[in-house]
Amino acid sequence: MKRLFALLALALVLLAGCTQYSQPPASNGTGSGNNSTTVQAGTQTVSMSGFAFKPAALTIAAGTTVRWTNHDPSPHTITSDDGTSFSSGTLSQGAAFEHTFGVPGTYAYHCSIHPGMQGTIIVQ
Ligand SMILES: [Cu+2]
Repeated sequence: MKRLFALLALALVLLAGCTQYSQPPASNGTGSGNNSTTVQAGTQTVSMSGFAFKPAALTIAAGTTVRWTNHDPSPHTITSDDGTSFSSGTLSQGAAFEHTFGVPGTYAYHCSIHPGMQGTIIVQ
């Protein structure tokens, strides 16, 4: 039992030594206007609400996953304008779709049910 306690104490010391947090990178401040968001990596979200993609333009680093969630009572789709890059199928309220963008480029997309709903993902 004494040995177990010693191991626990050692584990706590090791954990305490790992609590040094690295600072997140500062924003480079090169935002390109309203309704546009620039982010670095990981998973980013776009919401569909009020028959619009928010944000309509999203700039991400290559390798980032974008997750769209439909908050409208009406169904929507996320369909790439080129017809091949990505297509969510019909998303009912509360449903989500994810796509990982590995290749830099500009990806325009729309809702196939409501063509006026348009968005762009810019992959750097
Ligand atoms: Cu729609």
